Amino acid sequence: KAPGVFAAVDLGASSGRVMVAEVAPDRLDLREVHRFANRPVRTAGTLHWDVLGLYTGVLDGVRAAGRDAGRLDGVGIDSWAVDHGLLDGDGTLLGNPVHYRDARHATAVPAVHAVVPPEELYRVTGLQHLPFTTVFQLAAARGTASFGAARRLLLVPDLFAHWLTGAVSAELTNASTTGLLDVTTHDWAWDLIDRLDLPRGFFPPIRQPGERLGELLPDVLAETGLAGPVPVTAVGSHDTASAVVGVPASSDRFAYVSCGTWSLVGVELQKPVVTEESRLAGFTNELGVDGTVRYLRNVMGLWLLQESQRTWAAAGLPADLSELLAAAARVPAFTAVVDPDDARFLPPGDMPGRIAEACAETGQVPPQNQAETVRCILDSLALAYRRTVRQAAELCGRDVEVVHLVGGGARNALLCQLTADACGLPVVAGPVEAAALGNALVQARAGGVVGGGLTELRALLRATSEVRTYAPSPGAEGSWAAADARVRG
Ligand code: LFR
Repeated sequence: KAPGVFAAVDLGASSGRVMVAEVAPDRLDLREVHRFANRPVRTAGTLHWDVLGLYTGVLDGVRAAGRDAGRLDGVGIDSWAVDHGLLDGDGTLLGNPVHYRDARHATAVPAVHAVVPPEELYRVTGLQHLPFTTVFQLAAARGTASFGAARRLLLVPDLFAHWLTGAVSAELTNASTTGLLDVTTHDWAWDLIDRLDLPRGFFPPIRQPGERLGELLPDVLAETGLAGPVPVTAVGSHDTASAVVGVPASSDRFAYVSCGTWSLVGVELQKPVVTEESRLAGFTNELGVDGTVRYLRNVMGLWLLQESQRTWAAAGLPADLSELLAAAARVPAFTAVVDPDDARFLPPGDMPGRIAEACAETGQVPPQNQAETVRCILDSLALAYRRTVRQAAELCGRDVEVVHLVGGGARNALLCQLTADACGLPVVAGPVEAAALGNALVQARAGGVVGGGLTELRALLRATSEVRTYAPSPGAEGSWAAADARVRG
């Protein structure tokens, strides 16, 4: 039987990629056919996504995928979560979606909590508190002209699926990041929506990963040179949900670090954990593919490094990643460590400066050069992974025997080894393109090319992807425990 050919569109905070996946029961080939930068734009003080530029990248990528493969059996889209476009009654997008790193969102947190206390928000939605969750974004947008004119809300992947097919929908895994979805019923949390005085009409019907959303519209076929029909399938449209599908685990005793701009660190569960203890520890229950729960915490991730590189490049300093990592590997461990989740690191801007400031405040000698700054970031991330993996295991009563590190960070050998040492567990690094693979596998299953549950999909991944295992260095525990005590103060 001929393999299925699928285009996986994976949009990250710093770049978008379109991959072609050829999938058969014993075969999974992935190749990148298009990559484009995702550069946020600040206008009049507000940080936006250049959503039409991104959509152009999606169209270019779908065209390239069709050319590369000769035909397409489907298209699936995943992206970062939370952010959305508002559409008016004619279906016209009301302005560029606001970036989750915009400072405006956090201003609305007290107003939301005054109506629904944080304890109750957690019980209903299961989400960790992040100041940029959609529920706060909407409260911050209230009173603006575009909010007044809005009739629909579409999350970023749903917005692109809408432009590609005309479908109006909210894919479940991404809807679960809005703070407005009930983690138990998997429906919109209508009671919260009413109490927060949000128009019910904003929220489209929920679609499950694997559901067919529609087919590429005639103008899209013309634009991309494809012959129809080409179905568009809902995948785990939250990139982290697709990345967790793309974890090549062989049992359920694994933790994952989905490591890109963010590091999403946690475990996969069948049921949410919404205890007060879990809320206070900052754990989230986002929904995954096949009814799973992604029980995890957001760790600030490679953003700390990416934003440092951007700061250095702007100042004319060397910012090449492999050179910085090689230099960091030569710096002694734990020159200084910070808590990567410190809220001061969230917005764009001078990252090395903020890291130095945090070190000084905790009585440490701040990093003295670029290499020490990079080392501080990597040590601090590995420490945060250690804390989070252990806490997740404890809070949900799951034994963890291995840490799967997927996403771009899997290329970073130093970070992978530090993670193994910090966690005291083997780290299986790769695949780098876990999100695109998870995206393609869900499409392939919906198209009848492969069968089974996550276990079977992961078996195919294990048979076909390249991974590298890092064993924890013997005798490392003491120094990591000491560093952990230092960062906690
Ligand atoms: C990762 C991610 C995280 C989400 C953050 C903001 O790309 O999707 O899961 O918390 O971006 O949307």
